[in-house]
Amino acid sequence: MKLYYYPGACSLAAHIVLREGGFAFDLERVDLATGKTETGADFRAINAKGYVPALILDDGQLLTEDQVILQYLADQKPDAGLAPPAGSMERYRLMEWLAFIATEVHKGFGPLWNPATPEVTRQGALALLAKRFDFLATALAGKDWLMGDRFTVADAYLCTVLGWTAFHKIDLAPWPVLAAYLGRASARPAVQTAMKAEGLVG
Ligand SMILES: N[C@@H](CCC(=O)N[C@@H](CS)C(=O)NCC(=O)O)C(=O)O
Repeated sequence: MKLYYYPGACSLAAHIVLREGGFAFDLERVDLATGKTETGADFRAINAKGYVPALILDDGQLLTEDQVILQYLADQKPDAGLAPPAGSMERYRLMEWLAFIATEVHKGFGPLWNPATPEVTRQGALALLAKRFDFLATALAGKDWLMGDRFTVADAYLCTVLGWTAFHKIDLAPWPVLAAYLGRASARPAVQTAMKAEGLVG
């Protein structure tokens, strides 16, 4: 398999899961500004959507959309326990988390990435994210991970997007549960290795 990624972007979630699951894989960095990959390929010719993550499977197929890639990977290694079995109620709970992270948290950061975003829109995005953080902090109180005792693909996704708070200088002090969660996730060997490989930590 080959993962097309941009350092620290949402593709980091898939990268973490590749490492948590002990997969054999290659990485290829995409320059999202130029649309070229590190080997000089035209990324749009590989993924017409033009965004990461994009995963090339062993049979050559392209798989996109973080939520789907994460579940695909978890299902390839059921013994790793990165997702409950497909069809179980617990799996729907995991999917509920993945959808929440994708649409409410990941995309909630959207306006913050654009320097041209008007201040009023920026403040609105921050206020909405704060509500989502309130919800997450309540849900995670007394738990190590979103699904309980076991780290799942939803945690790989959540720790990736929560990590963006540092870049945007969003202080997590009002949400000590989230700060502790992020610390716990970041300390995992697979997360550390993925971050090092993307040049995010020394
Ligand atoms: N719907 C996609 C969105 C992925 C996405 O937002 N990727 C961002 C990085 S976090 C990106 O590559 N943006 C560049 C672009 O859209 O051109 C998913 O959930 O995987």
